[in-house]
Amino acid sequence: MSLNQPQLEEYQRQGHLTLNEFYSEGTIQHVIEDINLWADETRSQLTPSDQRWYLEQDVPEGVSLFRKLDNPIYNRPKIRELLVTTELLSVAEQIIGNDLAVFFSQVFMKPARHGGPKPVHQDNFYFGPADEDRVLTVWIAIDDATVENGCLFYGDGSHQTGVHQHVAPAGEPYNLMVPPEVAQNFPMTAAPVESGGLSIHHGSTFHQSSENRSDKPRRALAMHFIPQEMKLLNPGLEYDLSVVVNF
Ligand SMILES: O=C(O)CCC(=O)C(=O)O
Repeated sequence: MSLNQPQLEEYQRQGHLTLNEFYSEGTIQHVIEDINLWADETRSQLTPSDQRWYLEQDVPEGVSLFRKLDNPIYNRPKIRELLVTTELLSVAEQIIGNDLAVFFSQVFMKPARHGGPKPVHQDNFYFGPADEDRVLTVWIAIDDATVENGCLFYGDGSHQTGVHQHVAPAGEPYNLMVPPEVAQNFPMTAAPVESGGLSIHHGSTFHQSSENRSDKPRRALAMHFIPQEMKLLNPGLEYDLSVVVNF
């Protein structure tokens, strides 16, 4: 699979691109099974501080729902095998070059009714890469991602404005955001994706997702690709580079 010229131009112009029908229904079903198994294995091992990081906080008493799980590409060989295909790698290589690594990956659970919002941010502020143009996030829709259940929204063209200083609400270091007076210069447009499709974005593209008040989950798996030799110079959070997976 390779991107055609109009797709490459769209990515360069807007800073993101949607590719529907990338994985089969069967593949996605296997991924869901492994995520469920992983969540069950992990739940009982969470420390109180892990619980604040990994679980949704705005839930009724006695309810425990994962907000996210970190590093599926390192931690779950089955998910790695199912999703990091030669087709996926060739798309990523077309955009940021050969000899790639997934240095961080995440499952965003955004559960039905209780999924929290993610404010406008740039991945490159979190990652602090030496070359901002060679960070590619591949976001895989596990469920259909719609406006109702919290699909991504992007600021078209915002990747061309460099990396902006971010701020974080008190107690929410994982919710770094572009200050509202900067974000307002880029109206956000919805990027719905069908289950099995991809939304790929440049590391500097403004993006956000809304809360999920619908009765459907909006699970997604994001992989952050960089060239193997590239350094993260000033990341906004700490990344455990012992879990980097080279391809
Ligand atoms: O899935 C979400 O709601 C946020 C995703 C995101 O910020 C990312 O993939 O970089």
